[in-house]
Amino acid sequence: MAGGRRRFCLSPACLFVAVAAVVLAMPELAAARTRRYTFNVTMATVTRLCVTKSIPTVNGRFPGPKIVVREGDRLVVQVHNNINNNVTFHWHGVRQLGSGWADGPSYITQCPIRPGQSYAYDFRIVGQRGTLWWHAHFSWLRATLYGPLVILPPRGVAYPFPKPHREVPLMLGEWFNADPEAVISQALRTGGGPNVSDAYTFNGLPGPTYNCSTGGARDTFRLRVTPGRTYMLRLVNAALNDELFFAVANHTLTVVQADASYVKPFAATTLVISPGQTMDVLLTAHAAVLPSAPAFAVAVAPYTNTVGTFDNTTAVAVVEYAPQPASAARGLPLPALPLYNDTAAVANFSASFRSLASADYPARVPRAVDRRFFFTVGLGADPCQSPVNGTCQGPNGTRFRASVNNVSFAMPRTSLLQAHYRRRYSGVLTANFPAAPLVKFDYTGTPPNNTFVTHGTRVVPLSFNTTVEVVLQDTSILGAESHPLHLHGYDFFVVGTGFGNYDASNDTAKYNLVDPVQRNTVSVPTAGWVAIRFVADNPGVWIMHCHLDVHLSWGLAMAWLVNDGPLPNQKLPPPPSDIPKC
Ligand SMILES: *[C@@H]1O[C@H](CO)[C@@H](O)[C@H](O)[C@H]1NC(C)=O
Ligand SMILES: *[C@@H]1O[C@H](CO)[C@@H](O)[C@H](O)[C@H]1NC(C)=O
Ligand SMILES: *[C@@H]1O[C@H](CO)[C@@H](O)[C@H](O)[C@H]1NC(C)=O
Ligand SMILES: *[C@@H]1O[C@H](CO)[C@@H](O)[C@H](O)[C@H]1NC(C)=O
Ligand SMILES: *[C@@H]1O[C@H](CO)[C@@H](O)[C@H](O)[C@H]1NC(C)=O
Ligand SMILES: *[C@@H]1O[C@H](CO)[C@@H](O)[C@H](O)[C@H]1NC(C)=O
Ligand SMILES: *[C@@H]1O[C@H](CO)[C@@H](O)[C@H](O)[C@H]1NC(C)=O
Ligand SMILES: *[C@@H]1O[C@H](CO)[C@@H](O)[C@H](O)[C@H]1NC(C)=O
Ligand SMILES: *[C@@H]1O[C@H](CO)[C@@H](O)[C@H](O)[C@H]1NC(C)=O
Ligand SMILES: *[C@@H]1O[C@H](CO)[C@@H](O)[C@H](O)[C@H]1NC(C)=O
Ligand SMILES: *[C@@H]1O[C@H](CO)[C@@H](O)[C@H](O)[C@H]1NC(C)=O
Ligand SMILES: *[C@@H]1O[C@H](CO)[C@@H](O)[C@H](O)[C@H]1NC(C)=O
Ligand SMILES: [Cu+2]
Repeated sequence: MAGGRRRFCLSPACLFVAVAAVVLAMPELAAARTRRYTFNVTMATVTRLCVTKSIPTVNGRFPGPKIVVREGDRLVVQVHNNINNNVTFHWHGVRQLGSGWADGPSYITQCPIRPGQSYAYDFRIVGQRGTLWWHAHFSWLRATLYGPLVILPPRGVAYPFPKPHREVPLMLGEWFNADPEAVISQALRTGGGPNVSDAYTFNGLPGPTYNCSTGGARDTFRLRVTPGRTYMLRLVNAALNDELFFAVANHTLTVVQADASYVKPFAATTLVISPGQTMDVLLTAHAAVLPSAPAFAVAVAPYTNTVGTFDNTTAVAVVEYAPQPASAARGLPLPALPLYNDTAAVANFSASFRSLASADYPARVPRAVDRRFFFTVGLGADPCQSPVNGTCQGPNGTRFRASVNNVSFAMPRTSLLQAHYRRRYSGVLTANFPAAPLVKFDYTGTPPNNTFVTHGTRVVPLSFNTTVEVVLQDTSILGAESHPLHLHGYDFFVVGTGFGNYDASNDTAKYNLVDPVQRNTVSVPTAGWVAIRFVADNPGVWIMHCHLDVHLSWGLAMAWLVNDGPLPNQKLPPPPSDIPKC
């Protein structure tokens, strides 16, 4: 919106009228500011686990810079690409109302920013507050190109919980000793599963459980606390391919926010956080600690049911009540985390989330649905075709793929949004993504013999303001697994979930239409289903995909094409003049 106005308003009179219109329409935005950041994407040398290498960074920092805005602000991020890779940036969870050109997924809303090129992402933050994050959205570059995006309430507006003493972004990540681009490119060449990461990280630091770590500040994240004070951890799972359990030894956490929406506060000793998700949690330091135990371990470990290999390590950070020597990080007792495949623990935790749904923050859950969709999500295969050394390394000599309704998303060579804006769809996309699987089977039972997928860049066209319900159903093809599905451009309500196959006649009646959690990323349970609802009030092309990058690379994605509404402010504005070309 801001971007569109800026581009059309060249005269001071026009600017005055446009700004006055916004201020009159939304008085609470009168104090809104423009926050400007510059992202210079450069290679930088870092050392982790005794491996020194050059990695893509923003401004030489890993993880990248923290962006801080207030709800209602306009954010302008000027990106200069000074690495030898294409890059784009996604503002994960930002609704991008009227600013679809700033969403960032490569070949969906823009062509990549090529080496030497620049692009300014220009958008407003409307109706969202809490923790979101930004990350690269080209191939696997987000492995090192990510950082927090903190949205404070408008000035003078309090949190609906006691103000914490300090707020600390805590980004969970995944470190590869190899070049992640080489890892995914090798996997796509051989058809097999990619090599797994070497460590999990807290704000880029693996901590004392790994080789070459001293426990000192250079390799271990430490949070210094004062007895009795409350800290808000702004947690983000930025890992490439792993859902994570998270716990702090001897401390209970209170979850207050998820994906930049308030939730009814609830206590938990172990959290589960999927790639793409964010969670604000309160940690209250004990009023007193024994001199013999002045520090506590924070631990993360994977949750997975993959039939392939995975990074089965545990990373540790430290909460310390008094300064500790580096060596003290090593012997700390770890919090008890569930076993890596404890799906029941995950379901238990997921069931705790409810929208705050207070007078200030009502849950506007759609009661009536205009269009219903049933999407299977899961793995599949391609025939080997071009064998590497006589065979492919996927299941039974095939190549791994993944799909939604058995359509494996084929990445286009030009931006879908550009094609839509010009109404030139031919050769780029087809508007015939199936509303339900064409072949029905026992989705969570014995898989069909033929597990080959189809390919296409197929989208679902939606009229403006359509109320949509989607049931996302996991399949057991090549192993039932949990898939964190992320929808761009929208928050959705999670109205129902269960194990086994979704049963419309029984399950719909059990939906929560009162206070369901609102999120931008939800995990489809292992061998189960989840139902979401959203109103298509944001014109543009919005990708919905698994946030495990390996599954995205294999095609676990589809896109919604939301058409313009009748009113001027319900139309996709023209593209910014600096939008990259393919
Ligand atoms: C980006 O960083 C590179 C390397 O440090 C530097 O040469 C270049 O001038 C910077 N560009 C901008 C626009 O800041
Ligand atoms: C993946 O792992 C295999 C076995 O350890 C190794 O030979 C290969 O070089 C690795 N690939 C990459 C891209 O690091
Ligand atoms: C850690 O170092 C030990 C001893 O040098 C070695 O045997 C082990 O393989 C290393 N582990 C990892 C994960 O690199
Ligand atoms: C931490 O919790 C463990 C397990 O409940 C308990 O054995 C231990 O005494 C506690 N430690 C401290 C310092 O409170
Ligand atoms: C993962 O590690 C845990 C202990 O850290 C172990 O109990 C479990 O068997 C391991 N799982 C696999 C699949 O290696
Ligand atoms: C989890 O894995 C363990 C072995 O690592 C196995 O004994 C157990 O049956 C598995 N549990 C489930 C629910 O799959
Ligand atoms: C294919 O085999 C050759 C010779 O054994 C080997 O050098 C090469 O790395 C193999 N390629 C792949 C992708 O495995
Ligand atoms: C593996 O593929 C071969 C050839 O396509 C087929 O005959 C065989 O049944 C497959 N085996 C399994 C376990 O899928
Ligand atoms: C699938 O394969 C199994 C075992 O190979 C066979 O018994 C069954 O008839 C096949 N089903 C179909 C529908 O082809
Ligand atoms: C969207 O549709 C609802 C009815 O389903 C209507 O009440 C509302 O005014 C519409 N909103 C817009 C912006 O068209
Ligand atoms: C609904 O649930 C009941 C009780 O679990 C079951 O008997 C019935 O078959 C289910 N309905 C359908 C259509 O599956
Ligand atoms: C980078 O993007 C351009 C424009 O879409 C494309 O032509 C080129 O192939 C891309 N390069 C890589 C390595 O993907
Ligand atoms: Cu997935």
